[in-house]
Amino acid sequence: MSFTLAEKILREHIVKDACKNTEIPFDKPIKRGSDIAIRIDQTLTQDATGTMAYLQFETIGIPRVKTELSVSYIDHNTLQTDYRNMDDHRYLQSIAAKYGLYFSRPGNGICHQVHLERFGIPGKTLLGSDSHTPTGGGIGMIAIGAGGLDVAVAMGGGAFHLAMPKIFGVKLSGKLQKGVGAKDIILEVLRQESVKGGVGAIYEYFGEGISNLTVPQRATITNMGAELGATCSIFPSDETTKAFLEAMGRGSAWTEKKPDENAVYDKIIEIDLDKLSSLAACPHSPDAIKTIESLAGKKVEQVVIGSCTNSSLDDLTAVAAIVDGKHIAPGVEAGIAPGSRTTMLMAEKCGVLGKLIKAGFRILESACGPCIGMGFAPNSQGVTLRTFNRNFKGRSGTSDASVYLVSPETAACAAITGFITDPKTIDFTKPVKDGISMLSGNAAGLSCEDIKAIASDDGMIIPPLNSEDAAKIEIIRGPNIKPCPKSPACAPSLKIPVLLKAKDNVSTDDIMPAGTKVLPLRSNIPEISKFTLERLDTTFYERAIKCQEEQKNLPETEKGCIIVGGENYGQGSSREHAALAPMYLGVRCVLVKSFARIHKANLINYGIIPVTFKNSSDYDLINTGDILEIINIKEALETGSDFKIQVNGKEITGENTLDERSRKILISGGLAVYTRNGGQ
Ligand code: MIC
Ligand code: SF4
Repeated sequence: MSFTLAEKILREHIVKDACKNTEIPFDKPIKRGSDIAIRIDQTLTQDATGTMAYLQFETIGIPRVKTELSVSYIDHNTLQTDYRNMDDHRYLQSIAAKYGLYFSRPGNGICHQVHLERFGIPGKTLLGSDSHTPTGGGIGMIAIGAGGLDVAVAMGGGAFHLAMPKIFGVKLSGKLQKGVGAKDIILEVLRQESVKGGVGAIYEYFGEGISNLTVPQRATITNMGAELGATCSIFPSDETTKAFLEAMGRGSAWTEKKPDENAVYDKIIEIDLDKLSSLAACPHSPDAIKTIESLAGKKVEQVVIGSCTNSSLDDLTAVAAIVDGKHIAPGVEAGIAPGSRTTMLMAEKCGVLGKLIKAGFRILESACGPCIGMGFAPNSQGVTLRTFNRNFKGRSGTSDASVYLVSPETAACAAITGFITDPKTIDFTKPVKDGISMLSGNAAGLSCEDIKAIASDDGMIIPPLNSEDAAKIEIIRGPNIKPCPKSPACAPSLKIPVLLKAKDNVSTDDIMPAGTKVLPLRSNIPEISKFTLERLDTTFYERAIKCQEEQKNLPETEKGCIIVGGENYGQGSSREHAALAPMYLGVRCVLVKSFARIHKANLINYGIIPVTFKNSSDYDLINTGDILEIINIKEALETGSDFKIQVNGKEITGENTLDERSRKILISGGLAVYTRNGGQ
């Protein structure tokens, strides 16, 4: 039997005991959608999700992480306007020392970029408490984003459960033309597939076109596969991967990983790179794709190069080639945030950084920064071109700004002209000499020795302590770190009000915004809950508190509230605060047309019941303020039957899409209790 690469790696990691009820046939593909459990080799966390993940990990009560490697990164909350973010950094550093993790210090770079450079290994599994963890697919890993609690369980040696994804093939042919970047490939996939096209699927890239793509280019594509809603994306590990790992001083981590010949995909998308043109995701969705040609001439006020999608040396070099000897247009402010300290040092060594500074780029630190609204917000009603992956309304920090997601090449052209400009109309020399990564060659002007010397300097990564020294470490807990609230017990039935009715594609940024004001509260659920759903309804928090007060003396079955939503509810980030804060405010059930994968898992983990409309037209029968009665919660969770719901005198059906384990977790009152009680 021939298998795809993704299925091969998943099969190698199946934990048989944890998926007893699932058939894993040796001669045919695993049934799509069936519950599988996989062993996790590596984990990563970042500081904005990490504090909650480690607070949960501490309650599991094991002395040391059980993975092959776990890394705690500081990259999100680096704008320190008071004590709170640094308090969190110190907590995380002490946790890493105590429990056997690597600690990547602030300034070392964005978790996904650093992990690719320093730790990723082809064929391994990686689970990260960040939705862009699939970046690791650029070197042939099965790298999946998840909520912090799932990552805590994996660090404790538990398997990761997921529905066996469909595997979609993306066949690339030809070669990118001058001025067209890897970003344009993933924007083209988003154009074809939409932000919900990848839910329940893995995208596997193949075809002769991939040999022309460097590892950082591949990582741009697998990174932004998150915006498809996909479980992850993957490229084979080939000679290009080998060259990249060798350049990083990690050649021994390489093995070849490829699909079997004649592997069968659940569907195939074909992209001819010769014909691809420059694209942009227009406000306010990563799948609102238009050609740059059609947008050309639009005035631009801000340009930012960076984020985990496009901040490699390849990207910086492409920008430098375009802006070399020129100046940023007078009407534009431009910034650049190199993805890692390694990238920054290499850019400095080969002169790329100097060219950018000369052109007028403001050099931002190696961190997430403007991508998550941590500084560099655009002007009011501003047009900003960013090489990032998300452009949800308000995420930049300016609610009426228009954010266009573009390639570094397109961003660079706008920076010097002041208008959206098609790179093919600009005169510059394309820096890539051949198909092999610039990092292993010298197109950026670096010798292999230079690159190796810079890359292998892990001075900003603190390695794990031995068990004896680790045991002596005291955990540092500043006043900003508050315990994680407990999930409610499961009620047999519920008769509670609909507190909010939302539309399609509600993102976790809508449910729990980020940015300078809110991010420092990530370790303090009571405080952060005040911002719940404020982008959709500024009265939500007050109404939720009022509802809790009014229900104080009612029986448990009449306490709480419901959120109703449309398609793809909870798209975007892995932040479990988008489940935790609503849970804290009394949300007991979310009833929608469809869910995004990670958010649905987070709801289950925190004891909120995710239900989908059997008939999506029933959505129209419900309004904010209606009382909804779910008659058979206990029975539905025990047997898997559908949910019987009464509203406005009508009976509607809520589809029970929960696998057996998820139902058990909900009956237990959340994953933490389920795990403590010995559940797998
Ligand atoms: C994001 O890009 O939205 C984030 C911030 O990296 C999130 C994680 C978080 O909210 O902390 C993600 O992508 O998962
Ligand atoms: Fe950081 Fe932005 Fe990447 Fe999220 S998408 S990890 S905020 S750079």
